[in-house]
Amino acid sequence: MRLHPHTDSPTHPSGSLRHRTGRLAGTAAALAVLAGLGPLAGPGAHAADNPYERGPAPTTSSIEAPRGPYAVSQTSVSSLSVTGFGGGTIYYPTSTSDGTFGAVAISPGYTAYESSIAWLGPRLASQGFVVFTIDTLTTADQPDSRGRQLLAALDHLTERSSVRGRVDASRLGVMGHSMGGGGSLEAAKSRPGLQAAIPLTPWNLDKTWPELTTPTLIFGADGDSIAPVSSHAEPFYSSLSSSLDRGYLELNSATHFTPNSSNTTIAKYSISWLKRFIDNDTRYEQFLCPLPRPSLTIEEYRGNCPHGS
Ligand code: 856
Repeated sequence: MRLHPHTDSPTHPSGSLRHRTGRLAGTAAALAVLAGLGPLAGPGAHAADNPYERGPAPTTSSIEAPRGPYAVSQTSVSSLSVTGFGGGTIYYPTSTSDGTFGAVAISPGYTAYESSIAWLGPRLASQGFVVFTIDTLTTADQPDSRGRQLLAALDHLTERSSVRGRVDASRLGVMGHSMGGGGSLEAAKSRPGLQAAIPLTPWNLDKTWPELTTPTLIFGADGDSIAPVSSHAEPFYSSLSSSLDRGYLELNSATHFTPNSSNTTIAKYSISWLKRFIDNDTRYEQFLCPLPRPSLTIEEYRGNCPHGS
């Protein structure tokens, strides 16, 4: 619900990821030169600028499209073969020509299964991420448990899965729907090294998340009567540190279950957030900044632009 103009704090402290990214990229470039790798080393022509950049330069069309540039393969993970979560499906770019990829684990909500968030698997993986949509140990698990399960799934993905060699274990994120979205906040609180969190119409009894250091984009739905934005998504967003890279996107004409089907707005801004913060890819800042305006699909957007414009 729109109470104030969409803006957040215009300041952006020097500890922001933008500045850290600059130093990281500079260090990587210097190391590449020292190693004699030359300016074109690694995947893509701009690898010397950002070693984590994957795929072609994005356009509005390319991030709104049902599929991105990468062909996607998938592999099923049996619940009997893992501990700490309920198994799931890993979606990953088929190509091994572009080095490793960042990864994201995604939890469903209360009473729900992996199938309820499965559309995000190929949608995100085709943009250049390894995506693990999971089942929980029981469908009644609460957000704190879902948070632990998301982390167990990431550990399985990077340490034991058949695609572990394709994943960059230093560039990981979490997503989830409803109690799974509440779980993604719990996971980021427990593991500050996560690079991105995206709770989708999140539900949690804990309303305050000032400890988070992970860039977090929260999706709310204006018509949500199960996790009303006034008592869930909005206070979660407002409790995040104003110095954190944070966003709040309230979907227009949407319900608690909007994230359970293909949705261009969710995909477009999730891709942009994951690319910006897991891949350090500033080519996607154009979609996050200036802040998106209200539209037929966006009731409101709050956040701090990386550039403060
Ligand atoms: C898919 C979360 C009191 O809490 C609730 O009634 C409630 C209901 C559903 C969900 C949820 O995760 O829904 C998503 O089932 C809380």
